[in-house]
Amino acid sequence: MVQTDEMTTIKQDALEAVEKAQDAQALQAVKVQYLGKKGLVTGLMKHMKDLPKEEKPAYGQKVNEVRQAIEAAIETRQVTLNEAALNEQLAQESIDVTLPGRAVANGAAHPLTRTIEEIEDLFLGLGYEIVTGYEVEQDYYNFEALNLPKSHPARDMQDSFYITEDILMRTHTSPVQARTLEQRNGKGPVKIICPGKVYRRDSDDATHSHQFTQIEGLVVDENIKMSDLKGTLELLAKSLFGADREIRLRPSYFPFTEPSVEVDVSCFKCKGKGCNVCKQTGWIEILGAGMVHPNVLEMAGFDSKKYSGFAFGMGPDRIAMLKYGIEDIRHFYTNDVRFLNQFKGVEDRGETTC
Ligand code: FA5
Repeated sequence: MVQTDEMTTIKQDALEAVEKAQDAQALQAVKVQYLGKKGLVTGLMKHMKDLPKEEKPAYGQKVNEVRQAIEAAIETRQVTLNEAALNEQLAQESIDVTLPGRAVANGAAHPLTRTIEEIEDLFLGLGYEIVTGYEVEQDYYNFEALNLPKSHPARDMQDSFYITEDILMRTHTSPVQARTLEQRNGKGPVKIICPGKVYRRDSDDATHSHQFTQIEGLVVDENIKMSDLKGTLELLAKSLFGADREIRLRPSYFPFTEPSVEVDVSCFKCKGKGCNVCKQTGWIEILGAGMVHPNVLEMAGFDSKKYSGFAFGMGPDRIAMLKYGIEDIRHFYTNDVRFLNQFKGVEDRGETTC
C-alpha cells in the first residue's frame, strides 16, 4: 500500500533526523518539518479522502502512531540535549579556587558621625545622658518654652520651616532641653546632651546648610555657676582641638540663657597668631551658651531660686569642618564617595584629656 510505505519512510526519516539534531534549534526544525501545520505527518492525513470508508479509521490510527513515535523521540532527544548543554556549561564555568579574591570595598565613618561620636564619648565620660527629641516639633517647645513667645523679635534669629501654624521642623536642639526639664517635674539634677538634625530656612553656601546638626548640652542642679560652664567648655575645646587650646567667652544674646555667651577657641592651626582658618583673629567661634534663663526653669516647673543651670549648643558640622580642614559644608550632604573615601583611616586630631 503506497500510503503505508510512505508512512514508514517518513517515520524512519523523522527518527533519524531527530537523532542527528545536535541542538535545540535543529530539533525544533525537525519538529516543524514533520509535525508542523504543513509538516509531512500532517500531509499524510490528506490521503484519507482517497481511501474507502472502512479503511479510514485504521489509516488514521496509524498516522497517529507515527506522530506519537516522533513526538516521543523528540522529547527523549530534548532531554539528552539539555543534559549535554548543562554539562558543557558546568565544564566551562568550573571555579578556579586558586584565583586571587576580589578586594572588598569597605567604608569608613562619615566625618560628621565621627565628630558627633567623639563629642558624645567625652560627655558620656563626664556622666551626661544622651537624649534625643523630635525633628518635627511643636512651636511651644521650639520657641515658647524657651522664653520666646509668639511675637518675640528674636524668633527672626532662626528662619523656620513651618508645617502648620504650631508645628515646624525644629530650628535647634534646644527644644529637647525644654522637654526634658518638663519631664523631670522640677527635680534636679539634669545632665544631658542632645545630638540631632535641625532645619533652617538659611540659603545654602559654604558654611550654611538648610539641614545641619547640633549638640545641645544642659546641666541643672543646685549651685551651678558660670565657672562650671566655662570649665566644661574648656575641656570640650581641648578634647576636640588639642590640649593646648584656650577658650574665650564673649557676651551674646539668646532668649533662653542669661547671661549668654559666644564661645571661641584659640586657633589650632596658628596657635592664636592669625591665619586663614581663624580669619587672622587667632580665635574660632564654636558655639553659643549661657546660664539657663529663670523663665525657662519656671515654665518647666523648676524653682529658679533653688535651681540654676547652664546650657550650650554647638554645630558639629562646623566643628568637623575645622577639625578636618573641609572648606564646604555641602560636602557632608552630597554623599560623594570621592569625598568620603578621604576619611578612611583618618585619626582624630584632638586629644581626650579627661
Ligand atoms: C542656637 O541654635 C542655640 N540654640 C544654641 C544655644 C543652646 C545657645 C543653648 C545657648 C544655650 P545658633 O543659632 O548660634 O544657636 O546655632 C548654634 C550653632 O549651629 C552655630 O554656632 C553653628 O555652628 C550652627 N549653625 C547655625 N546655623 C547653621 C547653618 N545654617 N548651617 C550650619 N550650621 C549652622
